[in-house]
This record gives sequence, C-alpha cells and structure tokens, in this order.
Amino acid sequence: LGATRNLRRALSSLRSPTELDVQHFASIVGDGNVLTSPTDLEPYNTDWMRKYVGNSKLALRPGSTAEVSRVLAHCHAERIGVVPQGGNTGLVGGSVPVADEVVLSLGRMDRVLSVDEDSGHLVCEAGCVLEALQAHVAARGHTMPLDLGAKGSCQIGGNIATNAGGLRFLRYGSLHGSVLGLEAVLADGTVLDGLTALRKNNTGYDVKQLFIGSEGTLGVVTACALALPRAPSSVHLALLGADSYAALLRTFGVARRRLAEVLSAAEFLDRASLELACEKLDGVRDPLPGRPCAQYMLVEVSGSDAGHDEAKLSAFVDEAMESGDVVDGTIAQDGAQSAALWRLREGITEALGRTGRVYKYDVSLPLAQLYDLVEETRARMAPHGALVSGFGHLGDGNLHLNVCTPGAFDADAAVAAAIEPWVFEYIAERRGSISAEHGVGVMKPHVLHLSKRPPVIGVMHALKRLLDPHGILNPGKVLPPPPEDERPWRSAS
Ligand code: FAD
Ligand code: 2HG
Ligand code: ZN
Repeated sequence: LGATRNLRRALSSLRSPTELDVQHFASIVGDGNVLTSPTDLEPYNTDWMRKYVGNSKLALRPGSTAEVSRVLAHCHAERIGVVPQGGNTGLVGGSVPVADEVVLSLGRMDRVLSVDEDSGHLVCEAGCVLEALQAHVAARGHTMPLDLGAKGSCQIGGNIATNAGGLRFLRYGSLHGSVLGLEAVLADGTVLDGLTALRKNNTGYDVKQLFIGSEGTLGVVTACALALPRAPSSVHLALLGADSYAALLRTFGVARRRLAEVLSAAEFLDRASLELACEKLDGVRDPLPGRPCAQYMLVEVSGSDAGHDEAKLSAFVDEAMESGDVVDGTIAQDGAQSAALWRLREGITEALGRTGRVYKYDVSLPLAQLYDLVEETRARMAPHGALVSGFGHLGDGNLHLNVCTPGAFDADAAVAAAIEPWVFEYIAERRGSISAEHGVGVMKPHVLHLSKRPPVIGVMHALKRLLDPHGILNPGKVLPPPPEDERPWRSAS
C-alpha cells in the first residue's frame, strides 16, 4: 500500500507524452529510433524477472549525448517522466516504467572512445555492453574492474547507475573507486562533462560520485572513464565443500591469510542453490558428486606467476582439508573446468527464475551472522512450502537470499506477508543493509528508512530537488515520498 501511494505521489505532477511530443522527439533522435508499437515496447516495459511491468507508450533510442540532452530538456519543460534504461537486467524494478513514462534506452551509444594502455584506462559511452568491453580490453592486456552474471546484456552505464558489485569486488573494489570520470546529463538537459581520466583530482566536491548508484534518479550517465587493471596472467580456481557455514567462514579466514595478495574472488552457495542450478540449467553438474555438502565456496587466485599462485592455492587447500573444515574439493585443471564452476555460481539467478515466483533479498550483514538469516527464513517459510536459497559474495559480506514458491507473483499474499517486513526489520536490527548491491529501485523505497537515518534521507531529497526539481527522472524509484512541504510539484513554477 505504501509503495502504491509513493508511486501515485511521484507521478501526480507529471503528464503523459502526446502525439506532438512524439513528433518532437522524432525530430531529435530520428523516426527509426522512436518506438511506439506495443510489440516493440514489450521488452522495454518488462523487467528481467518479469515481475515489474510498465505501461510506456514510447521508447527513445538516442545516439549521442546531445540527443539525450535535447530529449531531457523537453521532458523537463513539459513535465514528462523518463526512465533511463541500459540492459534491463536490474533486479529491483528500477529500469522499467511504473506507468507511462518515456523509456530512454542507451543501447545505441555503444562506442569505445579510447583505451590508454600506459596508464590503464578506458573511455566509452554508457551503452557499451560489459562483456563487449571485457573482450575489447582483454585484447589489450587489461581487464574490466567488474564482472557479473548479467555481463552479456548489462551496460556500463547501468552498472554505474546501480554501482554494481559482482564477482571481482573483493579484488578491484567498488565503482566509486574505479570510475575516474563521468559524463552525465541532468534532468533539464545540462551536460556535466567530467570525462577526465586523472587518477588524482582533489578539486572540491567529487560530483560524479552522486551519479554512481543513483539508479537514474539524478541524471543520465552518457559516458565514463574507468580505471583498467592489468589482466592477471595466471588464474586458478577451486571449489570447496564444508558441512556448516561456520566451517566455511573459518576456511575463508584461512584463505585471506594464506592467499593474501593473490586472492581475487571468494563466493559461496548453499546446497539448495547448487541443487537448483544442477536441476534447472542445461549442462550444469554437481562438481563434487561423491559427497553432498551443506556449503560450498569458490576461491579464485589471480596473479602474475602461475607456479607461485598455484602453489599457494594448493597449500591453502591442503591446510583447509587437514583442519577438517573442508570435507571435499576440486581445483579446476583447465579453462573449461573453471568455466563450468563459474557457470554453476553465475547461473543460480537464472535457475531461480525458472522455479516460479522468486522473492529476492540482497543483504549485507556482519559475516558471522550472514547465514543465520537463511536458516531463520527457511524455518519461517517451511509451512508455506517455499524453497529458500542462500548464496553470494562471501568476501564482501553480501548474501543473496531467495525465497521461491511455484506460481505467479502475488498469487499468494500470505507468502509475501510472511517474509516482509520481517526480513527488512531483521536486517535493520543488526545494522545491516537492505540492499547491498542491486539498489532500491521500485522494490524498496518504503523500507529505505531501515538502512538510512532520516537526516540522510533528507539530504537525498535535497539533492533530488536540486538536480531534478520537477521529479521527471525515474519517478517512484529509490526515494520514499518527501515530507509534505517539500514535494517538487508544490514549488514547481
Ligand atoms: P538496467 O537494468 O537497465 O537499469 C538499472 C538501473 O540503472 C535503473 O534504475 C535504470 O534507470 C538505471 N540506468 C541504467 N542505465 C542508466 C544510465 N545510462 N544512466 C542513468 N541511469 C541508468 N548486480 C550486481 O551488483 N552484482 C551481480 O553480481 C549481479 N549479477 C546479476 C546476474 C544476473 C543473471 C542478473 C539478471 C542481474 C545481476 N545483477 C547483479 C543486477 C544487474 O545486472 C546490475 O544491477 C546491472 O548493473 C544493471 O545494468 P543494466 O545495464 O542492465 O541496467
Ligand atoms: C549474483 O551475485 C547476483 O549472482 C544475482 O547479484 C543475485 O539472483 C540474485 O539474488
Ligand atoms: Zn550478487
């Protein structure tokens, strides 16, 4: 109910685009880049999970920053809502309209502008697909500072807008560090050209940081400069099994100590997640079929000396097995075996999507308590016949808790009521985060206060009013309703 009220309020100052607007937009982006037929619009209106469905009658595919600027200037002047959209792989409903906002799809803006191999950076447009960028920079001896299961579709602009984490966060850190420069267009069409690639630049407020993780509510990211690490010349991967989360955690401690500078990923999945991936995904098999385990951990090492890195990994595995905490394991012997192990981990989201209705929670909690939430949820949801899966980025303290029940979304209100708001309150009581990496989107504005204090939310509202005074950008997303006297349409002239 709170969410519906929030949407109504966010939309009440905006109007639907008319035929005249469509003609104006066509004069900016060209007839061929204006989509109006229901069939063409269907993928732009539906999110990856098929959970959130918008009702946009218009998607625009601009080809340049100047075109984005002119489209936004018109929408700002005319109070027309806009949803920036990248690869539409977001998992919180942020990338699709809540009503009939214009979808601004960045996919045509997919040019790599430069790669500097000496200093290690890339400058590219926002619509570049992550996997294409990875191939481009790999051919030049570098690697992207992020990797995620949606790499084949997600765009770098979407990654920046969500501050995506992923599988190499442990090694390369957040996009708040890797984004060196940014070009973004504000709601009124103003272009902020911050596209420098300087490593050091302490010249007052670092304005670009505002757009990283703002989920299209403060501006449209049109281009970026990213720091590129050198590609490691040696990469090795192991999958280890343990009988408890406590044993897995101790093993992670050993990994940090023994692998130190070569540790590049530490991911985990529980038995339910592994079984689901094996059942639902073609070609995915249990890598440790002889000994079912309660928990599994993928440990990757990357470096520049294959012999040294391999020896470190083997010594770590030996110590972990001798301790008794690891009861089975395998080290990938070649690229194909590594790819199969990664397919198992990266495929869990796809496998979950094939079970029916999935309630997703993307949580940060103190590492020692991370898996308690899965066990408590499992006990709580047992009477509802739900399958509960827990996996995620162990090294980052980030759990993906998924609750699956067969059937369509919202078919059974009792299931939803058994999970929410309990799960968000559980996280808040432990001062965790209700959104570790996927963002807030349309799914969580009503519970934002459980992770952020009122003065902080107040600053967020103030920034929104400053940068998007008419509230045209991604209405109903991220922010809860502003206090009565601060609603944008009250001060709109
Ligand atoms: P979209 O889904 O199109 O948009 C996401 C949000 O960003 C929306 O609010 C949208 O309005 C905004 N946006 C998009 N482009 C722009 C732009 N150019 N300017 C301004 N705003 C914009 N996420 C992780 O963090 N880690 C993971 O490991 C991970 N794995 C995933 C695996 C799978 C199989 C799937 C389906 C998703 C996964 N995700 C993950 C979630 C998702 O892929 C990321 O959030 C991704 O960064 C979204 O990129 P996108 O281009 O698809 O953006
Ligand atoms: C991952 O880490 C993604 O695989 C998706 O962030 C998580 O499906 C999910 O819950
Ligand atoms: Zn994740």
